[in-house]
Amino acid sequence: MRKLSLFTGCLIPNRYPGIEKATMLVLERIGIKCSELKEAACCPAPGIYRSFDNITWLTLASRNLVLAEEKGTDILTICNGCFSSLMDANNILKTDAGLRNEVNAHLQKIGKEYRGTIEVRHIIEFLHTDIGVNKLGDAIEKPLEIRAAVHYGCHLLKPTRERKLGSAQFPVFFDELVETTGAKSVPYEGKTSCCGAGGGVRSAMLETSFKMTEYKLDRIQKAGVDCIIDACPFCHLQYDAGQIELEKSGKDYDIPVLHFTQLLGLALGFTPDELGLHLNEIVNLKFEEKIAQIQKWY
Ligand code: 9S8
Ligand code: 9S8
Ligand code: COM
Repeated sequence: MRKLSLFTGCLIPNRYPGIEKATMLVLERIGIKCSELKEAACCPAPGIYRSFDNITWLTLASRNLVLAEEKGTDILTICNGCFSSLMDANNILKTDAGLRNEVNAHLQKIGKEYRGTIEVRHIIEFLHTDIGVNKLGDAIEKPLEIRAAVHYGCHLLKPTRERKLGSAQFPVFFDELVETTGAKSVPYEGKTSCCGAGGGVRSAMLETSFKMTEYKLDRIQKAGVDCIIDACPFCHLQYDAGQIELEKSGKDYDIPVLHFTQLLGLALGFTPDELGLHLNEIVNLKFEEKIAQIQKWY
């Protein structure tokens, strides 16, 4: 198996550090070594940089890619935006010699060169492809009998021809992983639509972004779930802090939001606090009590 460096991006260290901790705890438990990617900077966020200036986006992304090339490791992302930015930049730079030369002319100023020797992974596709649901299922110690709304997030699935993870309309790989933990992935209307945060919508049009979140949360609530499971800290922020925001317009959801690594951590027996669930805006004590009961049964 190729060596991995963890790329945390900006949001996890700044807003939800529990996701990084959960990632390190679960990877260690299932025997996957993953080192830090020191001196990494913003991927940069595709919805902002890529939309405005292609060369700036590619150059900043290539610097992160080179840090991993220098260590001889692949990059493991735990955020859809980081995955999209770094994977797309890597694919473009590997295949387009003109752009590669242009970017390398910039990198030369800081004594670096992009070579195209590594791959960019997302923890969801990494666990599904390289570990597999059977092996992951064997590692589960506390099967969680809970109902979960799985949110894939746009950048994990699209563009389909780049991601190659199957159907973007009816994807299954993330649901399969969630179900290895014993949770039931509950279908809900609008499952593959956007949470409302990405593509610069949250930054530029906050009200529109919350309308999109409300659309999702209403349907998730109607499905009757114990929690929302995401694979992206930006979706995580939008669902978690968004519920507080939507309280102002009379909504009452109180649905805990977990990154997949936090869900997996619970099924491996780590406590909600160890996995940083108390760092969420929505801390649902009934949910934590349910988890504590389940963990005690085994
Ligand atoms: S880095 Fe800077 S803003 Fe962010 S978290 Fe994920 S996308 Fe990449
Ligand atoms: S969905 Fe639409 S663009 Fe995205 S991946 Fe994360 S944030 Fe939520
Ligand atoms: C979403 C990232 S995960 S971005 O807002 O589209 O850049």
